[in-house]
Amino acid sequence: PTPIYLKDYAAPSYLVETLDLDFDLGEETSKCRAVSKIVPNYEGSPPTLELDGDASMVLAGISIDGKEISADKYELKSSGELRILDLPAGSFTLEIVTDLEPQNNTALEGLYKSSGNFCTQCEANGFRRITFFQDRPDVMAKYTTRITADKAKYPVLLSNGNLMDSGDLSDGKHFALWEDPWVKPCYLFALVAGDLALIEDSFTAADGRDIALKIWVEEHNAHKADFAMESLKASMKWDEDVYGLVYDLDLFNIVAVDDFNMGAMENKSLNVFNSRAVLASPDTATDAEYNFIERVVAHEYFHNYTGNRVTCRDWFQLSLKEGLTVFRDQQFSADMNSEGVKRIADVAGLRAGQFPQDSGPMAHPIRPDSYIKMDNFYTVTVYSKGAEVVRMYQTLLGKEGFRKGMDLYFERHDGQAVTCDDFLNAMADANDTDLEQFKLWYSQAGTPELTVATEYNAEAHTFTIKCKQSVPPTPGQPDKLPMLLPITVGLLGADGADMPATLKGMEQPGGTSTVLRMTEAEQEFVFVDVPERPVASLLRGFSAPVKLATDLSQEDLIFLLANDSDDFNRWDAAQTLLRDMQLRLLAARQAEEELVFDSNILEALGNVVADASKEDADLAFIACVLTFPGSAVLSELVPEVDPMAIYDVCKFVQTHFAASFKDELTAIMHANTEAEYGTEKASRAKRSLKNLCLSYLSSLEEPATAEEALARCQAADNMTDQVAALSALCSWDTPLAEVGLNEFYEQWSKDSLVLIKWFSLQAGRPTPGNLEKVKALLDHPDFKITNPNTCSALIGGFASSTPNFHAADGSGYDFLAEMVLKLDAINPQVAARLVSGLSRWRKYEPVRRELMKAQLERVAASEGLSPNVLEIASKSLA
Ligand code: DPP
Ligand code: ZN
Repeated sequence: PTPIYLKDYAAPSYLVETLDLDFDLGEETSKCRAVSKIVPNYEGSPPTLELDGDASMVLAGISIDGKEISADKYELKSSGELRILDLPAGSFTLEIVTDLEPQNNTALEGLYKSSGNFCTQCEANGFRRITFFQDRPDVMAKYTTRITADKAKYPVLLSNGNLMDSGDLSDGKHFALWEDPWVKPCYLFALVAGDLALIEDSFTAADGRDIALKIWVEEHNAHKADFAMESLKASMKWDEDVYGLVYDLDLFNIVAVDDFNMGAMENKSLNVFNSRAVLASPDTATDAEYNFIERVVAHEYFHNYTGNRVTCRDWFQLSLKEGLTVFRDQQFSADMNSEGVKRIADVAGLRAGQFPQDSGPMAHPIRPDSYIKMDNFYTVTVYSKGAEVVRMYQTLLGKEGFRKGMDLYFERHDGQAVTCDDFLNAMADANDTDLEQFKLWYSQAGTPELTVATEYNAEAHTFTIKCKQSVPPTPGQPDKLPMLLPITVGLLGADGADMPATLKGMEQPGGTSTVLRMTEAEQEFVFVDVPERPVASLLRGFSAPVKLATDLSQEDLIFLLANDSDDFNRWDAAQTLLRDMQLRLLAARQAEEELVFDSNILEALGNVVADASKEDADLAFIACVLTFPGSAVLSELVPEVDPMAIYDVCKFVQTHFAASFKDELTAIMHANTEAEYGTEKASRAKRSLKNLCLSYLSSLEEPATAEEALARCQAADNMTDQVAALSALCSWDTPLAEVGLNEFYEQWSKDSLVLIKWFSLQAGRPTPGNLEKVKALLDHPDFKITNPNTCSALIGGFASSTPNFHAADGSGYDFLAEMVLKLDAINPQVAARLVSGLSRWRKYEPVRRELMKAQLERVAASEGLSPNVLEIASKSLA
């Protein structure tokens, strides 16, 4: 397969004004008749028309201006593309008929069936599996969709926009005609036909219109849609309040489907969701899943402006809509819950997920330069680092300045397909500022490294911060330029309070936090009027996505942990203390020395533990501080990963902490065990801390804890507690784990979403011989290899478990490769995601390195591999 390059972008030679789709859905064959009005976008004589297509569909008819065209007037390539030669000058009408077999479509792209219902997924390139079309986001058209289907089997017929007509036909069929008044690219097209229950509500928009809100789910899930509905209304209100964005149709639909490659999809007015991102009830969904649903519902809704009304010119610009929309959903979740805890969770996720990608063979800028399969670029880099880049605009320009930039962006580009540069220019122009250097965030891959040294001058009352930055080389990018970094700094006095942070040259005294604008490779910033030696709180709120190294002493960090007014930095002080200690312990383990927990750090953590019993304690925050850095974060910090060494060190830190505070953790666990489940923030915080205590206590592997965990699992009145207790049980080799797992299965065997958790808990067990259990679960009647959720739970879950996946005999890697090959024939997107589990082979110690590499080579050498898997495997080996 040949890569596609950003530098080769050319505007389309033809545009499409209208596209009228007519689907006749059947059990064996479904027909799609697509009539488009095509207008020239070229100069001179008409070029050929190149339409994307796919080998999975049959071309059943093609005509221009009502006349069937002869076979010598077009070429159908084996790869699926259709080239039409000899076209009339000016506009014309093109009609194409395709025959589809959605019931056999296991790739879940284009038109397919899930639980017997028809649905679609077109982003990024699924529309070309429905009809031959210029499948690119800069071709925007007005759509109508007519759907005909059996009325008894598929009583609900949905598409984008407004329902214009519907009625009964002969042979037990019926039809619906939908019209979308907004222009859109084909990736936002959607169709659903099925037997679905409706949950209805409404929202009164800021302009007074009543908007009908409809969530469609399978009948047996009808009681699980309330929270998604509340989240939708909250998102609509929030977008009006914060960005002045008012919904632009009178109907908004969400449909839940079980088999879905992504979390959800923002099709215009017809969002299609993976059911795990919509369905929740307290007894079946955890607090984390509630947060996930709230976030995804908001994310897809926010796309209506950032993505749909203003879309991407080409797929290289994906972060234009995804980075921005993730940033918006992060802001929303922060406003709905707690800002500090939200920021901590996002940064923890970035460090554990995106930093490793940015330092490995798949490293790419948030705006990639090339791709083979676009599906492989829906990455943590494009999404999460992309969101960090958007956040930096806000940090540099201030909240008001950012909003001005957003307003100008919509004013200029509503209804257009644009680029990341257009967004940057709107931000710069609205604020009358130069952001030229900021463009590097879009083109340079790799996590910048920022080193800071500080110096206090007691006579001059100045405090100097000396910064150095560099960006490491990444594939295809050996040399990098210095980036524009916003560094938010606070200065703490001996009493722990913020002193004014006034930069030399500032006209007014600074506030408690000041944003430094670093532009050079090396740069000094001088704070004036600093009456005493401060402790610097650097990179507050994680103001730039960098790896920070400072000269702060252990004492300084402990001081920050106790006093910083910035929640994020309080947490990060603890993370830094722990990471540094874990690295020292790793070295000690390698030198075969005894492992010793640093007593100063233990004391500081003891203070945090003690905080939990105070009257106004922020329990959710305490739970964050007491969640120590894990192996993904540590692996980033060592030159060569010995996974068992890291595992042992993490385990030592965990068990030593647990043993040191066993009584306190037990007391906190009991004190925060509520008689009844509550949904409010305080109850959720109690659950998070209580369940964290249970996991620490379990690390001591005592029989009494196993009994306690099993009892909690049995008595739980909500899924958060039940899964936490079962997970605690599963964390070691206690016979009660099997008891808990069996009981859990008996209780939930009818709920496929809950069973995903059951698969995932078993997949990740560190117990000896777990691979055989995982293999046996592949034959379990509830494991469906065609369902992306169960695959990622069982196979993906296994591939992120340390002792078993990284078994020294290579059996874990062998299993993963085998599953990748098996899945590739079913669903290449899912297979490609799994194969990335081997991507970072070079980072491992020699034995595992060779074993992983051999499995990657085995995959790469397989016949008939999808381009999706081939791209990841070959780039990993390169
Ligand atoms: N549905 C995916 C998302 O919203 C891709 N657009 O991020
Ligand atoms: Zn998105």
